[in-house]
Amino acid sequence: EGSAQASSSSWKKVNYNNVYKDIADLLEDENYDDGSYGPVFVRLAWHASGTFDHKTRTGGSSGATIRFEPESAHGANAGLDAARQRLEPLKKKYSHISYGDLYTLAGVVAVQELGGPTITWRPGRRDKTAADCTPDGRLPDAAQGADHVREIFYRMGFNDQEIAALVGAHALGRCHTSRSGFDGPWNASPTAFTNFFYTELLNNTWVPKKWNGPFQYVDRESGQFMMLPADMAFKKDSKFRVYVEKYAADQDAFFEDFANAFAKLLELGVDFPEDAPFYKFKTLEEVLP
Ligand code: DDH
Repeated sequence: EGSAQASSSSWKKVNYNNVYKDIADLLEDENYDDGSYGPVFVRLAWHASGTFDHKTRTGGSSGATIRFEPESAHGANAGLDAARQRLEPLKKKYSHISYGDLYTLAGVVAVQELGGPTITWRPGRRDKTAADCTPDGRLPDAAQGADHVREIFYRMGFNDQEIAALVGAHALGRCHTSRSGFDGPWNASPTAFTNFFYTELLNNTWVPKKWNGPFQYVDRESGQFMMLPADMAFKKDSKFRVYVEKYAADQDAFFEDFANAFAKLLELGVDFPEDAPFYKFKTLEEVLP
């Protein structure tokens, strides 16, 4: 993982439609997790971006400091090396792409190819060096509740509606004991982008998991699905819950609000070149005849 400081116009030399397609081709792998790198690509894009502090204008996806120690070794980023390694061949193939653009575009591709909304995306992030790594503690702690979640996301510049929409990404993927210490997927279709985070949260009875691991919840009926303490905050907190109920009842409303909030997340703190165009990529399925 190099540290090359690209010149200010190198982003123009990349065909992002081709990168989109190549990332999409990397998603499936029957030997990885639930068969897709999509969820961990979404998580990489989010953790690369979610370090932003709007007061100091530090952090965020521009710079892609998540690839350097100490940031790569922050507890919250455990396991994201799997996503970075999977994408590394594309950095070689498209030498002019920045890591910041590659990691955020991977999140866009994953959301779209797994059935989610179109995410508007722009290129032009410029990589920084290890000296620009953000301090530990900027990403949310899953063991905490609504006050903590608000503190973390307000620091990025989000409001309650946007926070509630973003956490719907937990329809995707799973917790790994080897990474976060928590265990299990949030629902039965972890490789499909749906509003199931909200429907599962509301419709199940969540009970403490009986185990030696960190405190978390499982659904009482099957014991197969999980919620983090920080997830349960969205059910318990009356202001968050308004949006949880809305998104559970209306997948279109969720898709629209998620698309806006996720696009905003990926742009936090980025100084885009004035002539950087907005892309709305077609999915592979839409492109194929
Ligand atoms: Fe998350 N998340 N996340 N998350 N997240 C985990 C997995 C995934 C929190 C904690 C965890 C967002 C918000 C929060 C995804 C996307 C997003 C895991 C498990 C923990 C813990 C990691 C592991 O063991 O592998 C907390 C806390 C919050 C919060 O407070 C709001 C947001 C905003 C997103 C987003 O993308 C917009 C995804 C996807 C995963 C599944 C990863 C995988 O490998 O599978």
